[in-house]
Amino acid sequence: MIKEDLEAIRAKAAEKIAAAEGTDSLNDIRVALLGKKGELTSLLKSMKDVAPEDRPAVGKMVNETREEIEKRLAEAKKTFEEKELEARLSREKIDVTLPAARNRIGHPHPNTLALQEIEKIFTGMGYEVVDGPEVERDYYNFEALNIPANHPAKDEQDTFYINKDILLRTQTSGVQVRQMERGKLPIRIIAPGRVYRADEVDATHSPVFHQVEGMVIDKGIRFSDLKGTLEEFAKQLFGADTRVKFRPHHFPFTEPSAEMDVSCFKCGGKGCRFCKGEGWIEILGCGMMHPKVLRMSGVDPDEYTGFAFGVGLERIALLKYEIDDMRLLYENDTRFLDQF
Ligand code: 2U9
Repeated sequence: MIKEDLEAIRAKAAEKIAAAEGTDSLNDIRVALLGKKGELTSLLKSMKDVAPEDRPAVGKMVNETREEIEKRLAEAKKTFEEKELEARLSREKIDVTLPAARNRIGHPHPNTLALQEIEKIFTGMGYEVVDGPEVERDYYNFEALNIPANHPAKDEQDTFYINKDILLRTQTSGVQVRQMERGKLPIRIIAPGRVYRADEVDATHSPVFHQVEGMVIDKGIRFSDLKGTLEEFAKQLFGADTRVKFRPHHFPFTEPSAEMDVSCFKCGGKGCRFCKGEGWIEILGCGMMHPKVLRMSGVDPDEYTGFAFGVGLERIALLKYEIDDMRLLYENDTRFLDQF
């Protein structure tokens, strides 16, 4: 009886294992035949019906059948695993002759390139580069610069106020004011940094832009020092043939004040589309430190004199790299930025 049943289970196992499609179905076969509720296990339970003298022989047969089924299952599993590994290896084959994916590395923004150049020129002349807070007190941004309370620059239309006393700096001048307050003279510094003005965005304006201001204070500094320094700056920045021209201007913090033009580096001054036929391009504002500004920050104007200047960094970047719209500098389109 049991012998036939065992034979039937063995045959069924061989057939099912041969037809199995993968390791999962092998597992199902194992559970169906050898599991707790499996066919072989149930057969084992009927051992009590076997005559005691036959039990050792029948037990041996059951064990042999179990071992054989387990052996077949293990062999089939091994075959499946080998096939699966083979399939995976051919699927994941790497063609080492394909060109490698290149790493794209970035490079400095045109503003950064322009700033690096400006810093190199001034540090080469012995200037230090200093910075300070972008969120500034009204005193450091306006009052210490002799900009009176009713001045249009102070209007809410032009400046971003945090409150009555605190604002986003409209120029980096506060950096220089603090330097004077430290009282260590002489001073020879440039103060580059981000500044804010309530301007509408267009080709030449942005509410956030960058300036480089500079200041020299020492005994006996004269307007000729200002001219010589800024002429040298222009020649290094735009080429040795560059000529400069100073036009009178007005700033509350300098006296006298001027704007400096450079001869057009495109046409050499003859007049072209680039300089709008003028031959000259305005690049910065400058002047001798106003005695009142010196005194307010604790510098004695009878002992010390100085000059200051300010340039818009974007203006220099646009000119140097011949970019015709400031918005291109902020859009972060890498197709544009990759060119510099
Ligand atoms: C102190 C005293 C004086 C800095 C100066 C200018 C002239 C100037 C403009 C350039 C383009 C601003 O970004 S811009 O619109 N700046 O024309 N700036 S003199 O004078 C100072 C600075 C600090 C204590």
